Amino acid sequence: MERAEARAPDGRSPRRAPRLFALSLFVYLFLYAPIFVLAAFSFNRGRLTAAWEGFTFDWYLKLLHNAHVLGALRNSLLVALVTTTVATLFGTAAALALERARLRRAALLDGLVTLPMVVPEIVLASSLLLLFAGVGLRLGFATVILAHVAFTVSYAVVVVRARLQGFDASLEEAAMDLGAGPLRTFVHVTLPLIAPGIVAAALMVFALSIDDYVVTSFVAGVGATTLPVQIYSMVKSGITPEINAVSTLLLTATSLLLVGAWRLERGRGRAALLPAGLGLALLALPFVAAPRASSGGRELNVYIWSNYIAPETVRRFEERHGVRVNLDLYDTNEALLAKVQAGNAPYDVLCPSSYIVEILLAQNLLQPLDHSALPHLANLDARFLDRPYDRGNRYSAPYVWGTCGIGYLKSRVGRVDSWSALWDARFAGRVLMLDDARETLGAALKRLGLSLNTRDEQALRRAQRLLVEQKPLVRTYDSSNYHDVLASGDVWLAQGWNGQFAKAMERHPDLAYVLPKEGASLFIDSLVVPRGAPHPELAHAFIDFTLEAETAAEICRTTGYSTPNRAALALLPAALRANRAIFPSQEELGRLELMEDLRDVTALYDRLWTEVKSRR
Ligand code: N2P
Repeated sequence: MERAEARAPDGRSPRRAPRLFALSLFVYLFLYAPIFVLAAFSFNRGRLTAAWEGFTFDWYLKLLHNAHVLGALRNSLLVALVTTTVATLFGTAAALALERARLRRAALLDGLVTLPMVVPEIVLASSLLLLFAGVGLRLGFATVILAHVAFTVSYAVVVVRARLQGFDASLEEAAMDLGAGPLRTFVHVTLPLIAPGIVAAALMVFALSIDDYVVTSFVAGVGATTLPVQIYSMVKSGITPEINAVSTLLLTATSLLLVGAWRLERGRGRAALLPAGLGLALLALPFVAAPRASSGGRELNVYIWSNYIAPETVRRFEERHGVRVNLDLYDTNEALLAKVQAGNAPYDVLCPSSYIVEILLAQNLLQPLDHSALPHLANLDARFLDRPYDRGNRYSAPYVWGTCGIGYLKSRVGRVDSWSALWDARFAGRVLMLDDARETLGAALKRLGLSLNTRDEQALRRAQRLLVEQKPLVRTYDSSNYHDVLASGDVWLAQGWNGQFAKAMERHPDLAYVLPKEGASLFIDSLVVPRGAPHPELAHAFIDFTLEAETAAEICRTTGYSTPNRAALALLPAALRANRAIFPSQEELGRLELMEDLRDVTALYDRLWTEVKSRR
């Protein structure tokens, strides 16, 4: 040690210094460049993230009016604060116990404390979900906080223990010798000495909690959406500078708090005041600025496909009923099914496709609809009522219908009329497929001239081989954003559901949509109320609201998906009614096939599809 120090001024280190300096500069640049870029682009006028179009504060102003982002930030802060308090308290107590008490099996206990730090997060997440479902705990704030405490407390123990290990026990003995009792000694000697460790632990827990995505996405119910979960769902419909703005704010606030804590640790209490105060003020912003719907506490939890309802439709319902609607989004029927089967997500309204209605019914997961509360059912076209999957519509009210075909860029690929275009080697790397077992295998089956409800294993394996063969051409599998990816020109052909293509076509005249000549899938998606829904009356009010002619027309106009509502048709602009991407011709309708529940064969579809995706 001494030798090393003595060597320092001998002329070797100054020569090395510039190189070392450059190296460290590079490392820091590597670490911080993404953050600088993010902060810079939060002031970018353009909506696209990649090109600079001039300076603006607009995204920050927009943020102040975005109830969803601010609400999520509020939730994140609440969760992080409670988690920090609880985990730091428990962690400190456990650290003291492990360090001080002469415990039997100390080594085992040591190991057990650190285990949650090394267990893969996804394992922790699913086991927590299972546990909560097992004990019948509703997903919400409580489950998020419990989960966060569970995975952060180990970190708190480790950090506080590190401080305790360098602790001079004679100080405590001296206090006791001078007559202080154990409590007094703890408060006046031990606590002040380990305080920096406790603060460090608290900061660590706070940081871990506030940025957790994986665990939270498993155990958060509706209404407990945290910022990372919200950002992820926004990313699905394109990153906006608003996200950059909220991240920059969060970053600035936490950095200020860190500077405060650092100064405090060095005994510069006064100098800590300004940064800590500013940091806290920034964090308080969402609590004062957040626009809240005057809901009087009444809420409705709707779990629906992404791109399936416009904010203005939701807002009208909120205003009319003085409630707050929590929207949670999914992109596959299977995701919906998994969430509902887990049994503890407090949803009031779901929007499954017809074949999923069959499954939910078979498993007794839906409650009957009270038709007397749904007077606007009368608006529906009889063609969509009384279908085999739900005779008499006792459980489901059709919401929208549509098709799955191919969207493409005319200037790039010319005219398309067959599924085989998605297998054309000329378009290698320019093809997008849905991330959906039934739809992808369905397209391959159609290409083979087979039914997309095929139950025959040999036929299904042939379809699987086609998808494997196609894989090198596929740029990405995506069920949420496919229309945007196509419109951006990143891909030239995309399998997808019609509505989103129809909307994109309004802005991009080069885009076209086709129902291939071999046939395609038809879907009817309905609103249903799951068993155990916390607000069944409001759920009925919502369903009936969507059945009103004006609302149904608005949904059709804003989403591009077709309406089963006869009364709404009259309210639609003529151009929209003539749009074949939205309302197919008789001849095209004749080529469509409705997906059915395949019972035990479903598992085979899922397995074959998983194999396709995991193939390299
Ligand atoms: C909306 C997806 C359409 C639903 N993003 C297909 N059933």
